[in-house]
Amino acid sequence: MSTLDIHAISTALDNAARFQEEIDPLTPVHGFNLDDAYLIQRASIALRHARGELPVGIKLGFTSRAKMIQMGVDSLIWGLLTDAMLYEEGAVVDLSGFIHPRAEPEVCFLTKRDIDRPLTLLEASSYLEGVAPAIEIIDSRYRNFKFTLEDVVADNCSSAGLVVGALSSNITDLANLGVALRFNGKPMQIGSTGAILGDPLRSVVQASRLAARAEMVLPAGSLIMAGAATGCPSIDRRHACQCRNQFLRAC
Ligand code: 0L1
Ligand code: MG
Repeated sequence: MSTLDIHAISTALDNAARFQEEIDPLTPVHGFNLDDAYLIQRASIALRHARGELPVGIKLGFTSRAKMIQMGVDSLIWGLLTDAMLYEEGAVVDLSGFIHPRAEPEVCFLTKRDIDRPLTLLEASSYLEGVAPAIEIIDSRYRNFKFTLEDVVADNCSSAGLVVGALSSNITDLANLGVALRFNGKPMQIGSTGAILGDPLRSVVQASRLAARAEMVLPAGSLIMAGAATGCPSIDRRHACQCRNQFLRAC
């Protein structure tokens, strides 16, 4: 019986991200399950930490029907974020550092207390410092963005970058904010924050459950990317792009 070489697989994924070289999906060859995929994900993040990158939070993926349908999966997944993935609001992002980037309009929470157990929806907002509109840049390391659920989890759920907008302490009424993703002023995706589990605050509940199951504490000051509110268009990697975020609240 063959054993899984987690170090070799995580290094292959890490190198693909570092050198922008897409690779074939790994499960057809290595046949790993979801638990193994999370071990591979942790091992590839450990390689980033060993290079000096610092943890800044977590991301949830596939929290909306639109994303599940787009990618043909039916489970929520999560990945780990580092400071090297963070871009300043309004910063120019050089897309040549990615393979085939896509942009997702998201909601991002900043925690103010350690999350060390599963939270209820009623408790969730008391653990939060604020909320911000955000863009996630995802960039699958797999050829043509094609993968199984286990593949994408091993690949840290395609995490590649995030741009977090202005933080607001108003954490109420997030369940139906307008979302518009524009490229150079042209609307590409229109939606509602309600697409994220009915209310993005539910992503904090899910994050607390996932962290507890993984016996991990989410320290105060962590970012929680709640997941995409719409499907995500590709962006042309020959160009740089400037990313800005704004909540659209009805007046
Ligand atoms: O919603 C997400 O951030 C999921 C990312 C993983 C799947 C993908 O690459 O689209
Ligand atoms: Mg996302």
